[in-house]
Amino acid sequence: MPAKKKDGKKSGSSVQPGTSTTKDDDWKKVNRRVNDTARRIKNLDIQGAQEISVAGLRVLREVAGVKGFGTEFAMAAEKLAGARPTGISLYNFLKLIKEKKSLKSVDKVLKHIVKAQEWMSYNGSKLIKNNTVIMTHCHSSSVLNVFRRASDDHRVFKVVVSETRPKFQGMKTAKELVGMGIPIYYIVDSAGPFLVSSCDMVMVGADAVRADGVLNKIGTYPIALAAMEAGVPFYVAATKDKLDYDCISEIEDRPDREIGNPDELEVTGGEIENPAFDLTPWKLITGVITESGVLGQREIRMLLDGNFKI
Ligand code: RUB
Repeated sequence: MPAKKKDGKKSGSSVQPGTSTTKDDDWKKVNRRVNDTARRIKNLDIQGAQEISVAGLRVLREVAGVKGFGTEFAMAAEKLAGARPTGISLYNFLKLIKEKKSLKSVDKVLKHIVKAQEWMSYNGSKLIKNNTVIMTHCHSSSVLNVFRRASDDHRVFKVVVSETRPKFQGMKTAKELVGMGIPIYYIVDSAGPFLVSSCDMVMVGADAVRADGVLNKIGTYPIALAAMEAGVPFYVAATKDKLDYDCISEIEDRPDREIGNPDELEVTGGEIENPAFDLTPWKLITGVITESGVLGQREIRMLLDGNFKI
């Protein structure tokens, strides 16, 4: 029990080495949350570039609240942004926050995410006509927001959802769409390129929008190739925070055990490759649906020459 000074306040000097102060306790709790969030991002409990950004920013706001924007903030930011290296949004947002170093700037970014999604959804929903069939791949909250908006606007359409091996994020998409009352067909990934010719449009999300194309979940590229062959428009729903201004995005290599048992293969001398994303080149992309409208390669290249702003 710390001794009391004459004025009744506890004396700081009486805290014994090893005794936790309230601030230490707060930090331990927040630090645990940083580690827990990074772990959940890594194992895909939290997935999709946007959900990763929001979860990361929320916990980093707590870090800043206890420790400010110094070393601890930088280390936590690196841990969270590095948990999934392909997604660019969190990196872009952190760059802005590190310049301003204020809780206000974190709140501004969190508000911006909501507004940008609203405008992007509005712009995307205008592309969806009644009685169309749209193919999507993986789980993108941006694509789901577009579908939600179109459905709220009483547009009637169906969505073909590919399962998205090896972690089956397509099932998450399918369940959310069914929950919104939007009819779906659930297919295996290998059926995607075959069935795309019977769709009116493809709409997928993005982890990074770059000068050479768009990075999204592995399996996006073959759908885009088949869409081009069949003359089906291929759209990417992605707010401008996905733009890779600093050319830092890389394709994440996921653990072998997500696909199979490496020990079983080892005896045969085989190895497992598990790239999580692929690159769809611009020649296969009809447009990127952003908060500022549907943009083509030229407009994206012009934006990439500048810096990310909100
Ligand atoms: C998710 C994925 C999503 C993008 C965009 O991959 O590829 O299409 O991240 O999502 P994973 P959002 O499941 O490996 O994270 O639109 O939500 O940012």
